[in-house]
Amino acid sequence: MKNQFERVCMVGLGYIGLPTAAVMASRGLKVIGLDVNPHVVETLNKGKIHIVEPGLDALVHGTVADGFLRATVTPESADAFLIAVPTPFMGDGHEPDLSYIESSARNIAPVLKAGNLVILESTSPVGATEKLSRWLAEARPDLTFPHQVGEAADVNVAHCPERVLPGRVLHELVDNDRVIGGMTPKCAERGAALYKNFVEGECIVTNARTAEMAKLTENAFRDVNIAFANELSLICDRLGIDVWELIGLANRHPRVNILKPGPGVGGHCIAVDPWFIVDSAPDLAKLIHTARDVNDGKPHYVIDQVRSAVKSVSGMPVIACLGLAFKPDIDDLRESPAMEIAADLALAKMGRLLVVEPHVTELPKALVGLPGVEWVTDAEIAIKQADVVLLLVDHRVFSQVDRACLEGKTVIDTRGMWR
Ligand code: SAJ
Repeated sequence: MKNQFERVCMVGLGYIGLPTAAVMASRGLKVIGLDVNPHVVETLNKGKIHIVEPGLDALVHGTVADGFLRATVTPESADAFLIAVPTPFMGDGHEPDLSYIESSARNIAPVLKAGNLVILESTSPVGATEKLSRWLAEARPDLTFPHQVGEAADVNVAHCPERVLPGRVLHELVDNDRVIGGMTPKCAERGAALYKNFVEGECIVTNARTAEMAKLTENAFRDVNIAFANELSLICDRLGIDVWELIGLANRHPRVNILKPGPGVGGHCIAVDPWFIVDSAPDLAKLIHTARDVNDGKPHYVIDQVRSAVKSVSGMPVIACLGLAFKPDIDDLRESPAMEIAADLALAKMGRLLVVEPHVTELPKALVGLPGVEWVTDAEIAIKQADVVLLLVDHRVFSQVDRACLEGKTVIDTRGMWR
């Protein structure tokens, strides 16, 4: 049978859109990447990439060379449109900003045709897919949409949230199950038919609101569980108990599985998505809100630990600050608690701050020029000079540090790596 989706347009070529476009193209779909950034478009059309993700370089190079993937800044017609654009916060608050989704909708609306499928992949608050349908309808009064006429709509609209883990994106795009929430059952079924072109996991259909909430729930679940571990770490410090030993013991119970405490929760998903739930039901989402506060409070606690440690140092204290990424073995510094801690320690002028991050090549701009900050490329060199050693990220390379270097130092191991 002829595939109903021969030409697919991926709107937004970022951390999710670009790998998804490349995977679809590698499965024989003709994929057009649409992005507002001409640099991103030019880079892709040269077969190159502007983000770091294992295996993506080769996949993009191959699919562009074979003619299955290309990019443009000008919308073109297609059988299906997938939207993967950012959904940040509005201003300084926690209200979701859907303006990128709205502008994507208005951008593709002129090229829409009856029979098209539009899928929202961006992590979104409940109700965003309905809004997308309305924005499309406003721009194309000559077509019908599911919020107006249900199953009779000319254009189908669905939500299929991305759920891939940075660093494993190309595997997870294919292997993970996908939740496909249609504005009507037909919208969901058509969405599933599209994803089955490249997903080997199950494609499970539901309605759009449930799919939106499912994605937020997954990340809020993880945030709440990390908050539990972080709260335990504070309680254990006060009671003189090793939290890592405690969690190891409790996890021997067959139905207990506590996550790991750390210096806070970073990245652009787990520290963000739970707020979308809180924003939609502030009077009810008490636990989810508190978890956010617990996790956001952890960097301040770590800073206080360093403040106490430097008090016993005579002369100018030297602090080795190991790791800046938001999690191990990646170069991603966005929303990283380690970055926040390093910057705040510098601004508090606690001493010389020897910063080590093996996954980036130079001192990040946000730390350049801050008082006492020095870039050191080797962890052991920094440790040897330090009075206080602050381990912020459990990068594999730090596990190989010679423990003898740590003798006589005050060690603050926020990840429990050197126990
Ligand atoms: N963290 C801890 N303790 C833990 C686990 C994680 O402190 O036990 C911290 C990490 O250090 C990091 C943060 O949490 O700062 C988030 O890291 P992560 O590896 O848990 O998750 P992300 O943000 O890289 O990716 C998550 C994933 N969601 C879930 O695991 C439920 C991924 O599947 C989603 O696709 C992604 O969010 C997203 O895009 O929403």
